[in-house]
Amino acid sequence: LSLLGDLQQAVERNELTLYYQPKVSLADGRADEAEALVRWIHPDKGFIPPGEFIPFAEQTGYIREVTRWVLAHAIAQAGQWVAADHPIKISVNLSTRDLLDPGLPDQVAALLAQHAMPAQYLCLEITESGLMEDPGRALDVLNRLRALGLSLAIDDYGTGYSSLAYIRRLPVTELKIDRAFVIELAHNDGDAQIVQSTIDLGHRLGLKVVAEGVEDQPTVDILARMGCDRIQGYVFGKPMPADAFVRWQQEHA
Ligand code: G
Ligand code: G
Ligand code: NA
Ligand code: MN
Repeated sequence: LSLLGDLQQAVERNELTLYYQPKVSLADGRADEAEALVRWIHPDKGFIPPGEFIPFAEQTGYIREVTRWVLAHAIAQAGQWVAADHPIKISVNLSTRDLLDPGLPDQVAALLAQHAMPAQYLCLEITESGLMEDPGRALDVLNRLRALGLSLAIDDYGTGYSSLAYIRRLPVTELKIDRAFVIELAHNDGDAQIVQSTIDLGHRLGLKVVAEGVEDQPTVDILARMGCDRIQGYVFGKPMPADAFVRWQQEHA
């Protein structure tokens, strides 16, 4: 079978699974948000990381089916957590192509309704590159998604070419500062200036600011002093299966 055939089977046979990585609030230490990250457990080849099949799925256009699978399962899981009186706001990654799909907002609305999931517990993460391909069409899709009441995050912020002046025109609610600016934060004054400025400007535009890829406590302390809202990184937790995420959360409460 080809990789595309394999991937189609994976979706049909539920060989995909979602891992959840905490997005911890610096104000109160709560881990009531998480990013859903897809994993493929192939019956013969074992664990295939998303870096190996997401770009391929994007090239072939099959990403729409993958995204639909991820959305359905993430929203079902979030709906379960809401029903258990233990709501977790879940972020799902969208790809470039998803933003060009005019049917996406209605699909998301239908999934939210099907799982009795309040939209306030869903965030969709988009990248700057996704916006550039056809900005008018992407903006229409984003406006209709935002109108459902969910949150929208700019992922990997700082690695693309869009300025905050451009992002200001988008209906986004959150900025995720790319790991590249966070890795050396404690040792590199240039990175520190960039991160502090991004946090300040983000706040002035009414956005929540999340730092990604934080691996050590000194960096957590610096980001807290800088006024960053949330942190996502190995320092708190790696992406983990849903049940492990709940256990992790209970231990870190
Ligand atoms: O989880 P990990 O750190 O291995 O992710 C690697 C890359 O795959 C990241 O860029 C991440 O955004 C992407 N990725 C993970 N899960 C999804 C998903 O469900 N949809 C899309 N489009 N990308 C994903
Ligand atoms: O591209 P995106 O930001 O959606 O993907 C997040 C990626 O970053 C995932 O592959 C996730 O596993 C990875 N990641 C999350 N936290 C850390 C971290 O602290 N260090 C490193 N190196 N990678 C991380
Ligand atoms: Na992401
Ligand atoms: Mn990111």
